[in-house]
Amino acid sequence: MMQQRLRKRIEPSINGVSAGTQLQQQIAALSPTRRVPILRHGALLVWDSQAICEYASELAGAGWPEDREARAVARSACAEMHSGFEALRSQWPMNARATGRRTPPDAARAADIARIDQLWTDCRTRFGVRGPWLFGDYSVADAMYAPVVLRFRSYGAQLGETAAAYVSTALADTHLQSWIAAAVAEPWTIGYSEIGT
Ligand SMILES: N[C@@H](CCC(=O)N[C@@H](CS)C(=O)NCC(=O)O)C(=O)O
Repeated sequence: MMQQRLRKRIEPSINGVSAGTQLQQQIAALSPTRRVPILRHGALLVWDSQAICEYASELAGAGWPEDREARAVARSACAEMHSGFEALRSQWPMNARATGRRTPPDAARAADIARIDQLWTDCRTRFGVRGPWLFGDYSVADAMYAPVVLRFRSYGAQLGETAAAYVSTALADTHLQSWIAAAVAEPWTIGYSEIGT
């Protein structure tokens, strides 16, 4: 995955049951915004997911659809993810190794999920003819929505046929599988991300 290949990994060398405070201190030492992801590439620091994807795309000479219209929609989809879906992101924290979690229903979260279902279905229907990803070939949009795919896997989401098929595609990807395997192998737990029963 675009982010996965180039992003700096933060490896807390701790054994406690909750990595919260130490992890936040480690992040603060590396990131001026106290948030991740960050990318260090030589002397360069890039400190935002969308900027990292843009940088990786420039280095690779790939990552955005060739068609201008598709590219504009892909950029809109990425921007929507980057600045939106507050209810989904706050109520369902990304917890890559968690599965089968259930949380109380919430109207705002349901609206976010319905919008993502609509968006993915639209992208797949209009631009997905070349392959199984949102815009056919793998793109930055798939990298930006990978955390949403993982959330849907962890907490369960009712999706239409096209969006559900996209989740299956993304989860079958070897890079996302590696990400999940790395999460499963982590010995620590981040308490505030352990949501649901
Ligand atoms: N603008 C940032 C926001 C990233 C963000 O909110 N990261 C969260 C995790 S997904 C974070 O670092 N939270 C701090 C923490 O968990 O301590 C981006 O998309 O790169």
